[in-house]
Amino acid sequence: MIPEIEQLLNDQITYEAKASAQYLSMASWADTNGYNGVAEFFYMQSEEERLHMTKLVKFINERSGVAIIPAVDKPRNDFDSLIELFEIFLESEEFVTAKINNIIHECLTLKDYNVHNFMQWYVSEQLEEEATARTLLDKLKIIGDDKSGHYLFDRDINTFQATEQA
Ligand code: OFO
Repeated sequence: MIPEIEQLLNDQITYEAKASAQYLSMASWADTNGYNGVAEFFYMQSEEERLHMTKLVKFINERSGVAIIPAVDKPRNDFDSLIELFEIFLESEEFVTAKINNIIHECLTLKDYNVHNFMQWYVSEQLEEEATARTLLDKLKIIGDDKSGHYLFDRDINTFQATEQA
């Protein structure tokens, strides 16, 4: 494996691990603030990010590289509101997308078409996750400070998910 690409993939492991830890922390916050649907949503997102990380670990090792498992900083675990939670979610997904795009760019520059091909899965995944984050944030902006709106959002969030991905 081209060393520069191996380094970028290892960096990506760290970003996926950070996203997983951040979403777990957001799930936990939601759990303790009465938003059980939102908690369930972020528990699932956290699991997904962990799977994205593991997929990279296996890929690097299968290609005779060495995957490095990173230490992850303590994620933020206090939030002002539901809307802030989803702003952080969208920012995090946009950050990860930018990093994935950078890997794609480097793969093309260094002519690593194998890794380029592998990374296409991440490109599609990011498109889907960013769209979900934007849709949910838009709904919350419409709801504003309305408490009954928050109640319904929490009750229905995992239905939106299922519907949007269907
Ligand atoms: Fe790893 O899929 Fe989003 O961040």
